[in-house]
Amino acid sequence: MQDKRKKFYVTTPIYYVNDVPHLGHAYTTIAADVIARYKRLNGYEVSFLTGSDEHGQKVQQAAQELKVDPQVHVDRLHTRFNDLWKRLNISNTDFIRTTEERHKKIVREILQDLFNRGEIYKDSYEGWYCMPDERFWTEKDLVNGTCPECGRSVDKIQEHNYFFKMGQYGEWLAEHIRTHPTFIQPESRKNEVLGFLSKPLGDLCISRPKSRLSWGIPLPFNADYVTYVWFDALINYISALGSQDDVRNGGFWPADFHLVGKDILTTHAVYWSTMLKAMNLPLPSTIFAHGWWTVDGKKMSKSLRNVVEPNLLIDLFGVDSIRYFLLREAPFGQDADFSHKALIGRINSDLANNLGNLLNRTVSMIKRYHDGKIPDPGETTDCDSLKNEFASALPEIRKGYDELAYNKILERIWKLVDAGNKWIDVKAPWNLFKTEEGQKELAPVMYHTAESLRAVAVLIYPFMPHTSEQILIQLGVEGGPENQGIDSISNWYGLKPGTELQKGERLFPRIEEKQEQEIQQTLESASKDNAAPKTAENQDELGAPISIEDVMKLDLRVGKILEAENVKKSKKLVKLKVDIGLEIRQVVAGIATSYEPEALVGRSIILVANLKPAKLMGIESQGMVLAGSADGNIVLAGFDQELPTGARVK
Ligand code: ME8
Repeated sequence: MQDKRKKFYVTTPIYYVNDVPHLGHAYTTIAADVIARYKRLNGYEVSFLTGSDEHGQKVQQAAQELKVDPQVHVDRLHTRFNDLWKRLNISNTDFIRTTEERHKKIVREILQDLFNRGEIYKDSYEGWYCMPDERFWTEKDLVNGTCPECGRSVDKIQEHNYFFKMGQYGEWLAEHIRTHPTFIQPESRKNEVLGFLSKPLGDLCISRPKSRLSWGIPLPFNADYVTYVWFDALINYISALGSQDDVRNGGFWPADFHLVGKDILTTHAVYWSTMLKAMNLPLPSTIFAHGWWTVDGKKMSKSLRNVVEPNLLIDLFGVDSIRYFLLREAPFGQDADFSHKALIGRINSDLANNLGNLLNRTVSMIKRYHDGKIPDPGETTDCDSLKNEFASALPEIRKGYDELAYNKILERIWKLVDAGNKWIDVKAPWNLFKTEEGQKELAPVMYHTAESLRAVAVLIYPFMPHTSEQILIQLGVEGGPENQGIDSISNWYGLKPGTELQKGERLFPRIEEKQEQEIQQTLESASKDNAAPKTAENQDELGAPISIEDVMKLDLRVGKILEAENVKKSKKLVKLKVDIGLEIRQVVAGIATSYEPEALVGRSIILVANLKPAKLMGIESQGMVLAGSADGNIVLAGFDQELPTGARVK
């Protein structure tokens, strides 16, 4: 890292605009946000870039299916990422879209320049092409005649294309990696890239004929071709900074950290590095490939109905709990497994018990013993043990940030939380309060207690910005965490005696067992909801084909609603009594946002009658009501003529 220039540049991958943002995307972006905020605490000017990858086959196909222009399609979709970043409190300074003119202009300039300098050439090509992955493979790459990456079928293609002379840089790149030990991190991933480079590196096909794919940036030197989506996308890291001259002479390039998932390390470490070399630009300081989140041991996928939706997690647990959990649970470079149980466990132990305890005890005792004002520390040296705990943690925390060892940093900070709590236990202010002699020590003890809470608030700021701000507000500190700065930890004495404590939010209440059950039910019903392609946003992703036998398994019946009432504490759910001819069913339906209970009684509906019963918010539901939705409005499926109750629907 280049500390001298006091500028810092961190990036996330630009995410495929077609995907619905999930926990994995949130993970990389939160991790980038943490380092960005940490650098700001250290007084750096930070450029923090994220964005969306908007060209290519998948977008073209999805737009075709929806019969809309691809630009209209991506304009609609990209906001899902931006909206989530706002909710997750991401402090990105820019969001780049590859369909923006500022990006396309730089891509064209770079292509033309590389072409003029002989770094790009035209050749005929014969090979195997995986359409969904948009990648060429040679015969020997294929696994049982299918794509080695995704296992799907490949097409034999012969065509003229443009190639970037990547192969000539293979040895140079391996040498660069060997001589710059922190360039590819973690170490195990570095070795993977070196292994990849130990075989001869081929040239990279960087064009697609327009006849096959038109949704891309046309090559400036031959408009019959568009740019390969990866060659286009990788350039975002410099197109966002302005013209190439600005990149050469400006302040932010080279990037300090490109954060990527392990899935896209090769494209970054090999394609991007060699592209930069050909452009005569310096390489980023570090490309860090983090691990993969699975859910209950399985890959997240729509078909498994286990995609973890960050918006729902935020609603249920609050944003800072999620930010904390994701970076605390596993080392950043390693794979991790998500479960709500583990998340709740961390919230209860680390946040409610430890941090929440320090905060609540400190605030309530200052209110009780010092009239709600920060007391005077006096001249005592008694606080050295506590103060030194914090000062000595700082170098370890700094090192943790250099290595992006987020879980170690948090572990270290939580030792300080423990030290604060222990200080209170040992000093026992409640006893000091009882005697005249004790009273003399009470003010300094409480000052240093509050000061340790202030220091903790500053230290957790990168991970839990909202909590950090809230704690500082409660302590009467003005100007927010960045104003305090990281050095205030070792300088101590950051609180001004006499400052009045302020009222604040209740942070991290414990999640009790009963609540946990309710949360579990909400999650189960949400995962059922997520499985059906029902919102306007995911209509572009058609479900996998099923057979007629599968369809015939459904027992759909005409039902009549006899009773309807809203489910307490739920905005979405209505409890119904439905007559389906043979019997009366109790059904819980997620339609409360669009229907008043009174308007439902007497209506005919279509019910999935052979669905296994499930509990939603503790109430058994014996079937599922069919409905469609668009833009958040839910409309019950029905008929244009009355049918008898219990009639089958096919
Ligand atoms: O690859 N666990 O975009 P993408 C952890 N557009 N991280 C995960 C994850 C998981 N289960 N799933 C996804 C692309 N990610 C290209 C990038 S960059 C010039 C172009 C995160 O939408 C992780 O950061 O498929 C991974 O690298 C990224 O999402 C892939 O996002």
